[in-house]
Amino acid sequence: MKKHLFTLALLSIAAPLFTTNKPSYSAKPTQPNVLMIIIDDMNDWIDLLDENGPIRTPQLGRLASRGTLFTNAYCSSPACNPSRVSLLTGLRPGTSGVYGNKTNWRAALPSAVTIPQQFMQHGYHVAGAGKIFHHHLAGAFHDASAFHQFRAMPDPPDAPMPQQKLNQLAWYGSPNTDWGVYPADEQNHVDVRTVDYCIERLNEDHGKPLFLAAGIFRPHMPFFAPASAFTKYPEDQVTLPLLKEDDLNDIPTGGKKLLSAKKWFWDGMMKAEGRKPGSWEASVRAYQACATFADTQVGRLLDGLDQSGKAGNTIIVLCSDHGYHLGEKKHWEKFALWEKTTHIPMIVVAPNVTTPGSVCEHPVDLTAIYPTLNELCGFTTPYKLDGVSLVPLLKNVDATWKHPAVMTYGRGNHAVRKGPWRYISYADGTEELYNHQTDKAEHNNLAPQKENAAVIARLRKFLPKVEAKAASDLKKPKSISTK
Ligand SMILES: [Ca+2]
Ligand SMILES: [Ca+2]
Repeated sequence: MKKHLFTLALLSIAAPLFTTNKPSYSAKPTQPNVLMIIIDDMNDWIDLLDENGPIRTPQLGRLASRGTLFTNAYCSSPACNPSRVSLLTGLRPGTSGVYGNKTNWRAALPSAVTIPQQFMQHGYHVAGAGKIFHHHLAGAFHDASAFHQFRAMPDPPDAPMPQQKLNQLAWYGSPNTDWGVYPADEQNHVDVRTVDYCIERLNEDHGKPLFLAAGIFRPHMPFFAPASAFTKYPEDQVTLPLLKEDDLNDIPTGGKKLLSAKKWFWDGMMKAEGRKPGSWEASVRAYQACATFADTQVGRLLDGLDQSGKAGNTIIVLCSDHGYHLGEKKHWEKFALWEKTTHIPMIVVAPNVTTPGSVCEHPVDLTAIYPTLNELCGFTTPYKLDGVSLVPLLKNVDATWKHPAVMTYGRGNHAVRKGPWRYISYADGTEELYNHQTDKAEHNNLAPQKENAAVIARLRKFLPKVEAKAASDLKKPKSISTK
């Protein structure tokens, strides 16, 4: 049932959207500081969002108790590069043409003012560390001009990747798919170093307000975390994801096409399982340990913020860049438009605006962060942003909210989350519909049932209206060395 596709001619969307060379000016000393924490690949299997979830995130809970927790927050794209570009430029993939992990986003959006640049232009001192922009191709996606001070990763004394695989099971000859206790000295873990660097910045005085971005790399693969994180998940008590054997039977061609593009991840996991039974369980456990390790690092950042004396005048935004599958729907990794790949933790603490411990259930997505920070800090927007400010919800979590959360993966594939519904529309016109009131695991695709046509028609109105041509990939990408 192919419906019309949004094949709008794009009128050279990138260039005219932006104003350029905005003059810099000084920030008032009373302007709030901003601490932005981006966690990589943390899904919703955490006790912050799922009371039955096995992953313990007490520090995220501690942060949530200071402000507003969004329980229905979603990425705008379930892959690192398009998600982070959308978050940091305020533009959806359909607007920017940045759909993939290899897309040269800066070439596609030469004049985009990223969030750190927006703060720089408004007189802030801008610092950061870790994975803020996507980085996997030898750091080629990082925008050095967005920071006054930045600590890249990995960077000595970060522990180098192991020469020998911890498990002789890694899927494609790269330690990227590996897992285990590593490094022996916790102080050398990249996320510990990232947080150490950020705490140092919190304790400096630059004579102007601070925008500080902390990119926590775990629980992204490889699932390496120090022993302290693994001991929290005993080997004989591992909780595994719920897998429904025939779950793919009602997935239409559009969904199967996305699945098949990344099939090698799950096939590799099953191959490892065949060679050494228990591998899947061990790697699921490692994901859990890595997520809790990331949580611990967030706690260290909060301690550092409190000890710096800046907490009372610091806005905190925390999110994950997207979710993660650990075998559900025979899928491993992100790169799909289901709940598990798109549902994320998101917390905003805004002194004198948010109510400590408030919980907002309205659907929101990461395009909201940029306009929210603009409004909280009194900035004018540099160009038309795709998202809407969350300030009304920060003031009152029950305020009327008509906006859905919208997600895109690849050109023409979108999901809309609103009320109990997840609606997915694929580029080939096929569809899925799930009702979260009765089916949180998204096992039963209700799209083919005729009585749901009205719901689908209503949700389709929220699909993005532009479908920019996919921007070019980075030329001759240099793969990051794992040796
Ligand atoms: Ca990611
Ligand atoms: Ca199913």
